[in-house]
Amino acid sequence: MLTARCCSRTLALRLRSCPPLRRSLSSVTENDILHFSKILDPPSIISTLSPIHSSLEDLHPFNNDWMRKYSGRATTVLKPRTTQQVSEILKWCHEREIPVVPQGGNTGLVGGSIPLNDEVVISMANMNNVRSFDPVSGILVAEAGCILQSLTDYVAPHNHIMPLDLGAKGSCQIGGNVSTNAGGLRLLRYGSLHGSVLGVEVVLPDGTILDQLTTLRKDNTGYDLKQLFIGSEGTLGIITGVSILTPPAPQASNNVILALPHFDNVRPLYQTVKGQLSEILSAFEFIDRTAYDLAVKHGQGRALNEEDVEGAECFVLVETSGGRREHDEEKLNDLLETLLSADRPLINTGVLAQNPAQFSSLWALREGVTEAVSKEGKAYKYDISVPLSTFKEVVDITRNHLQSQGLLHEDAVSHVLGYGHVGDGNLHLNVIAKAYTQEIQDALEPFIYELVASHRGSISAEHGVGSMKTHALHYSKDKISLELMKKIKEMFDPKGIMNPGKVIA
Ligand code: FAD
Ligand code: 2HG
Ligand code: ZN
Repeated sequence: MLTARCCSRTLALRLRSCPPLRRSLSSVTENDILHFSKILDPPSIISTLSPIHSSLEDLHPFNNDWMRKYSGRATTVLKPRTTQQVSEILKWCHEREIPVVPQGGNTGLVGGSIPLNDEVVISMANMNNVRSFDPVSGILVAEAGCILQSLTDYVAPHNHIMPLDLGAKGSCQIGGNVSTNAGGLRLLRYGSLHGSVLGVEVVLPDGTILDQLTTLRKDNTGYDLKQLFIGSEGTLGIITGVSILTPPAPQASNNVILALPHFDNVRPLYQTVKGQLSEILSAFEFIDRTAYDLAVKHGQGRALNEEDVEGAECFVLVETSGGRREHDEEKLNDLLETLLSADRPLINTGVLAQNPAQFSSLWALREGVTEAVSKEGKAYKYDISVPLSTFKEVVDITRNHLQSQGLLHEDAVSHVLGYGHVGDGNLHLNVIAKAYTQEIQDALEPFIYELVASHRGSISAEHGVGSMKTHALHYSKDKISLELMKKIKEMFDPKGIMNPGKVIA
């Protein structure tokens, strides 16, 4: 890599909001399993009930989340292969008032895909076919269970890319991405899924199939119903198909990691980088020093040279994607020169990737933070929108608050760190503890939500509400908005069978 230098006790179950009181919803019985056996082939039903008799171990991956923070008690997992099967399952569950939890790759970070009680899990893993791809328009129509990475691989030979990219790409599904309105590392360039999703096919709670799988770029015929399902976290229906606009692959991409002596330099740096790179800027990602050190400690990407990181308070990863390599490299080199030759440089060093392996390694330092955090301990995660100028302050205030509560020591909280998507104003505030405990939970909430509200921010910039934040929605939504959300939920799902206790308690 090219370095440019300038002179200068565990209470996991109690941690989520209290499970809602269920309005006389039913549990699955052996009779239901017999009915599901008429819809699905035997391998598509996992159940501890007769006549299937799966083991609890078989259910474990569906009842536990990626962070081991949330756990459910589902006895039955159904894995439909077709939209018609999803429809027949939901029709039955609706009649019998059996609650269901749609599950994609189960990489969500807010407990949305895990049952709160013994709801039936409907896993979308078997609906993993691409239905069509038009290499001219770039419009891809895929079943909801397609894994994001496999779609990236599918469109790559046609010189297209998916409009989103995230660290969980090897496991998360496009249906889960749309249901969470996932953001990720390309939002700065390609915008949110509210823009790139052209249509959805959804099975409503009573089994009705809503076919909005249009491939039209423009359609102004009244209410845009698909938008309701983007980010609704499986509370209004099950997405079975997605039509999405994939952009042409950039001809050239490059990246550089910039080491900054002070956090205060991030804002002016962003302004300079935007101004100089303009149309080729495709990512501007932030990691603080703690995040960097953890990424390195846990083998995410290759550590930068000691002298490159010395004195750095934080790091910014800048990616360029454009049409011509020489042109982009020239712009990136000019940028580095400007930054390093300034009277009061905003950066200490810039480490520029020289080849694809180094490009991936620099990205791993940023993308791998979540993985590194999970290796270090139990993570409390807050994905918030706050003004960029307050990113460091929010992390520091949280750390000081935990210290004042006597919780900042190796048997309680070991690290408080910040990283995220500068271009989107999205800070990932992570608190790493030895174990999930009620004491830490009570110290963090509502403290953090009040802090976010004081900045008129959002308590969820990209991961969603799930079961984690249902009780805190009012920090980001006013009463009228909440009332309208409840009415929408009741209209789609009057019996409340669809992912109960998520988003709206
Ligand atoms: P799941 O976790 O299975 O489900 C998430 C929610 O969607 C649940 O409420 C579930 O009920 C619902 N759901 C799933 N499929 C369907 C469906 N077909 N129909 C209806 N509802 C459905 N998120 C970001 O936004 N940006 C990131 O950069 C990012 N990086 C991550 C990195 C790592 C390492 C990890 C572990 C997670 C990351 N996430 C990120 C969070 C997570 O990956 C995303 O929320 C992702 O979109 C979830 O997809 P999934 O298929 O795993 O959904
Ligand atoms: C990211 O941007 C993801 O890396 C995950 O959204 C953030 O783990 C987290 O808190
Ligand atoms: Zn993120």
